[in-house]
Formats: sequence, structure tokens, C-alpha cells
Amino acid sequence: LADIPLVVNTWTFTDATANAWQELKKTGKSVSALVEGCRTCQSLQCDFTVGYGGSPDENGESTLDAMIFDGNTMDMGAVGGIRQVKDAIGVARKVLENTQHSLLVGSLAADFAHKLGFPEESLATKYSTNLYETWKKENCQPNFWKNVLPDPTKSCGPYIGQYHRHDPTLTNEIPRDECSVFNTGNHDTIGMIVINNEGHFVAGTSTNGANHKIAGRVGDSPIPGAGAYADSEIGAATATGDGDVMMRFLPSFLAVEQMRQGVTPTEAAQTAIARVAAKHPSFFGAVIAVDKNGNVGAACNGMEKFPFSVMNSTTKQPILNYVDC
Ligand code: SD4
Repeated sequence: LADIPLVVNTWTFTDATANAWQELKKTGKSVSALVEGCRTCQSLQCDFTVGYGGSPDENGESTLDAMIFDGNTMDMGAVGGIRQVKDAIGVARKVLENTQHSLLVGSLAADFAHKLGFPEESLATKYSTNLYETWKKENCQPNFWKNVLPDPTKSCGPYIGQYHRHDPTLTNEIPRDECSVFNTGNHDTIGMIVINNEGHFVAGTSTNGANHKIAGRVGDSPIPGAGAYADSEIGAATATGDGDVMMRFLPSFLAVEQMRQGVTPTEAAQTAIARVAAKHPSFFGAVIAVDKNGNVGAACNGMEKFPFSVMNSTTKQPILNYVDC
């Protein structure tokens, strides 16, 4: 176990990696370290895609998804589309540690959070309000609707329910892969894997989802096996990218199951990405996988390179790695 304990984290969110590592050294607890790491990004609003003030939905509201998956107990705690609560990963921890449930959603997840002392706060900022206003001015494109006609009386969605799935005269549909609203710069979830010195794997995520999502949309991040998965007997994986597409393939679960079959983390991540790419050749996304010996691998699609950071007692600081897609 030369490389364990270990923290691995998506994108260039090295402050989060460093804080998770500090917490791991201090407490020896994988869950605490993961929460601290994700919380760092929530507070820093990493890339404006984690935490408050990013990815406003079609009504201009930011909502948050987060998950913690415990590879020792196979328990999880998650929130999907939580409203007006900033500390999504903190609430996910409460779901994990104080309930028998796995996933709470929306306003009712917020009610749960308030009962436990999380304050009700607006998640809107100048940045998110600008993003929303600009998008509205630009006729609300891109968006996540399909098979419906825009309502000509409205400058912006919602759309009237005229399904044109079989109407050949309507040719304005762009294949999803060609109009992806997910790309580096506008959309980067934190996905973190922590292993303590006893080999306790915990994986988790925190995100504000997708810009201009239809209100109510929940992404892959709080879905077990999609946004993250862990099994301390085998390893863990986490995913980032176009969650609407990726969640259908459970890429984190697939990567862990690949490692169970004995393949390397790199191969496991590649297999998970390839499974999605077979149907969506230019989808935007990445998977990181770590095996129980602390070997790390990653794979990606739809971008040039995917950055992720690693920290252990040898590196002494978060080390950025780049994998070619
Ligand atoms: C989502 N998977 O909500 C997240 C977003 C993300 O890089 O990871 N972007 O779809």
C-alpha cells in the first residue's frame, strides 16, 4: 500500500485536494476528508460549477447535487437538486450518517437540511444572474429540450408540448453531441476519491449541475455508480461531464467492476468511457479510477486533455496529472 493514504480529485481543483489531505492527516477519516475537500470547492465556487452562484436553471435558480459513497459499508448519502442550501456535501453527509435513506431531493431535501441547522440562503449571485439574463436575451440557447416546439409567444422556454418526434418537416434538431453545452470552462464537477491508511475508500461529488437545465433536472453526480462508486475491497471511481448522458451507463460502477475483474484503473476508466462513447462519440466527460493498492488511472472524451490531481505523503502537495483524450 505504498501510495495509501491518498486523495484523488477531478480537474485542477488542487486547493480542495490539499484541504482533503490535511483533514485526512488530522483525523484519519476518509468521509471527513472528502467532505472537507468538496466543501472547499463549494466555498471557492470552483470554476463556478461547484457550489452556489453557478449553472442557473431555466428559471435562473442554482440548485445543487452532491453524494458521498462509503466503500466500507456500501452506504451512501446524497442530495439532488437541493434548493437554497449552500453546503450540499454537508447535507449529503447527514443523509449518510443520520438517516436510513440514500437520496433526498429538491425543496424537501432543503427542509431536511434546515431541520439539522443548515441555513436557508439564496444561491444566486451577480455572476449567475448575469449568466441567466444573457442566456435569456440570446433566446435561451442552448437548452435541453427536444421534440417540442418553442412557444412563439414567449421569448424563452418553457416550451409548449407539441411533440414532433415523427414530424419530418421539423429539421432544427441538432444531435446532442454536436450542441453539447458541456465543455471545459463551463462545467466541471468535483469528484473525489479518498483512501485512509486503513484502506477505507470513500468517493463523492458536488456540483451545481448544468447551465440552463430544465428546472428539476438532477445530474449523474448524486446517482450511485454514475457520479461515484466505491468498494473498499476493490477501489473507487468518479465521473464528471455530461451527466444526462453519462448516468445511463453507470460509468463509475462499471470502472469498479472492471477493476474487480483484475484490469488496471486506467483500463477500467477507458472501458467506462468507451461504453458511453460507443453511443455518443463526442460526449464530454471523464472518469477517474483508483484500485486498492492506490494505483490511479483516468480516461476522458470530448476534450483534449483531462486534468486531475493526486496527493499522498510522497507528493507532499497536490500533483496535477493530464490524461490525453
Ligand atoms: C452534471 N456531471 O450535473 C455533472 C456536471 C459535470 O463536468 O461533471 N461537469 O451533469
